Amino acid sequence: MGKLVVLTLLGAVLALIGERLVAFRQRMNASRAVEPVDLPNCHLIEGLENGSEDIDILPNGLAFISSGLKYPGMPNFASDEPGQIFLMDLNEQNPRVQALNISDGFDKASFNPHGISTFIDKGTMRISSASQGLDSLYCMVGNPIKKGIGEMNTDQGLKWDDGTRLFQTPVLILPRTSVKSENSVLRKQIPTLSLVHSSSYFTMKTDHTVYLYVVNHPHMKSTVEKFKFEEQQRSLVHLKTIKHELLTSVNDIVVLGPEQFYATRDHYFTNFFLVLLEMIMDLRWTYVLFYSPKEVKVVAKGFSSANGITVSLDKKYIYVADVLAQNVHVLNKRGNWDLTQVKVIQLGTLVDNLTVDPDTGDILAGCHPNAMKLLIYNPEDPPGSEVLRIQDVLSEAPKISTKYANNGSVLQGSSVASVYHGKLLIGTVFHKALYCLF
Ligand SMILES: [Ca+2]
Ligand SMILES: [Ca+2]
Repeated sequence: MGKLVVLTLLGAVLALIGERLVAFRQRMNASRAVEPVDLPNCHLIEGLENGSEDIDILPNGLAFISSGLKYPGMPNFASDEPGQIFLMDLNEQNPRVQALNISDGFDKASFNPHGISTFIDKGTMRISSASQGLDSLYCMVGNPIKKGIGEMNTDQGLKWDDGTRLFQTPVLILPRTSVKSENSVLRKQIPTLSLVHSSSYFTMKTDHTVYLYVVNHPHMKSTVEKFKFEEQQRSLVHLKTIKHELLTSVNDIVVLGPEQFYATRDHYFTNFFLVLLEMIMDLRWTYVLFYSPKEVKVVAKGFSSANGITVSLDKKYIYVADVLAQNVHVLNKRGNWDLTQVKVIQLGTLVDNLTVDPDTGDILAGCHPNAMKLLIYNPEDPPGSEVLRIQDVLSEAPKISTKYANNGSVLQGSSVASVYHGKLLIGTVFHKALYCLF
């Protein structure tokens, strides 16, 4: 009788594992073959041989490319070399890549760059009571007086953290102590770009500083590195390393403020065998995180494996790729940085990084048509590449089209596609990169 119970239990466990393995193979598109879709004017980019996992293009056409990712379970052809950030100027007739110098004081030997995001500081001045040693700030627009913390920039006037905005003038911002004393009330108009704070004046910066944020995995840990881009010198100045217990197994980030970003966590576990188990059992324990110096919180969860993340052109929506669930989540960004789900777009391929076409607002997705070939790499039967375009993202029926697909004969393991006025860059996890005109 005892033996029968053991046998029955064993049978049940094996059946469960078998069922999970079959489902896992389906989620990985293990039996899918790629239907090729060619683009006529493409060539491989010289100098990018060891991956180009993420690509972010500035509005002026300068593209940043993260290269040399070492990631558990993924192939890597240059395991001894540290990762690099490359720059490519898409305004040039025949653009070439150039590795960016990184300032001293940053551990370049363990640099293992993954997802990236640029942020242009358009002269925002952040006033926080904490940093100024005050308990709050007041803004006076005639009457009434509004109390709160906000930020002001040249494009958008004054924006409070609760999401409300003020464009009227005159605007006066001053600490509580000054409000109490009418004599200290000073007036400055917004167009003068000056804020009144206590007895000091702060003139807002109007230069457009470019920051590059990079997900880094030094020694297989996760950090976010903040760099300042020096365009003339073609270099990156390392400003800070951001670490947090929730910033674990980070895949990609999208930076939306001088110190504010969303990040995706792609696995709950960090041990590779537990990661495999997590994927096979489809635990859905991964999430999207909001980070700011003052607050770090999970803002969306339940993803099989949250991967690429980006923002809509109007900055109202966040797009998140769930690679194992083969879909893209469209989320609404709230005033307190929380995210609420608007819709999920199912794609039938394993979606990696996402970018937005600056001309149309369409989503471009770098995808893995058959991820089993990534996990079990065979140079004779390599993983392929696939780029999808999602049009009318917010409509009832978004239009999905394949821009490029290859069985691995040209490009293996595409992870990102990024466009700039008729030019397309396709990057890969560990392989080469493609430059196309369309
Ligand atoms: Ca990215
Ligand atoms: Ca990714």
